Amino acid sequence: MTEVYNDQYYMSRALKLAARGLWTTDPNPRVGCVIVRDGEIVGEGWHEFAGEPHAEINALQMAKEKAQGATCYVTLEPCCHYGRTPPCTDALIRAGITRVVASTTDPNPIVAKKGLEQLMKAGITVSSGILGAETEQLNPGFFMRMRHNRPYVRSKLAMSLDGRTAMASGESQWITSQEARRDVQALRARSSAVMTGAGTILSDDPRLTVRETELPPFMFMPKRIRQPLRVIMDAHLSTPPDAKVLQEPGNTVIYTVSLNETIRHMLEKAGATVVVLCAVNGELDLHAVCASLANDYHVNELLLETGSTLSGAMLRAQLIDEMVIYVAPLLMGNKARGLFNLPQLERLNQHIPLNITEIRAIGRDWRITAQPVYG
Ligand code: AOF
Ligand code: ZN
Repeated sequence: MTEVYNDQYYMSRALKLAARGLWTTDPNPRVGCVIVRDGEIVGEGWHEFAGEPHAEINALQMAKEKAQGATCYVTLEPCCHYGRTPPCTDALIRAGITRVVASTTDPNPIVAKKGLEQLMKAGITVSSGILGAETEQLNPGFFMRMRHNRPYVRSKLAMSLDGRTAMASGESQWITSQEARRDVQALRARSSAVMTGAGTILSDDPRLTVRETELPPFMFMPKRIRQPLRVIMDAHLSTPPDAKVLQEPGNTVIYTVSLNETIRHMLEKAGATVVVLCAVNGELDLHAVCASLANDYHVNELLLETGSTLSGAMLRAQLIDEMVIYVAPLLMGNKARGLFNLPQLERLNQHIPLNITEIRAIGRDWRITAQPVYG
């Protein structure tokens, strides 16, 4: 019994360490590790940047010879492959670790339980499944991409108390306060990519970047800021080559079904990568775009920041996993637009139910986090 209690205690410490990598580990998962010998924490580590040492390696480095005979608590099954870095299993065996407790197995097919098997073969006692839900919650995108070949999609929305998001003219910027906009910077910082539609590029000309000076305080400020990939859904290639997104640091990919080579070359010259997909009824196939983002760009968490047309289409395609809705204390009236364009909903029994998972105040606004329940 005490062992179970201790295992939970050390694993929750490992989870706290893992969370330090919230803004940086992409496309890798956020992973933390604690090494314990005789009831004393002798090593702690977490994964910070892809290409840099994994959590276990950092913890072993701190523990040094004290790792001999110790237990390793790690939030993800140790890897057994040569990726950007050598296998963690070898390092744990070499260091003389005698017990490994993993929060979850690694959903990455090149690891998937093979890491734990290798440790077992080396005579190490292994177990997994402690605080597994918490580990998955910290890495929704990594688990989604590995299991379902698509990113975890988070839709960021801002609305008035009467549920309106933009005036009929499309005018929509600055509904929410500065605090809410800072909070959105944190959403961008944790995302692999930020997606918008060509309509939003034309009406708002957003930058879609993370600005270090505008980020809210974070428990562990990273040594460098990573820019999420910017993704523009532009079926007919109407993005202007002088759009702000194309001038900013970081990369922009434009998905289109247009075969117009002249415009494509102009956009490529302006720095964009243009991906031409097969049209479905003259439009982009949203599922194909999500599969491409997972496979070709390793996108774990995708932040959708766009108007009601694309948001509505993504919702109808059942591709939105989470909504983060900022509610501003104002009324916008009858002429303003709703959050999602959902013309097929005519009767109350066709409604899309939501599970609200959190409500909190952000400055003078309210932030509601909800998950759609698809029938
Ligand atoms: C671990 N500990 O801290 C992390 C792991 O290219 P690499 O070498 O960085 O390997 C990336 C893969 O390793 C990643 O897809 C996931 O399966 C695993 N991540 N494993 O043992 C860690 N971040
Ligand atoms: Zn590893």
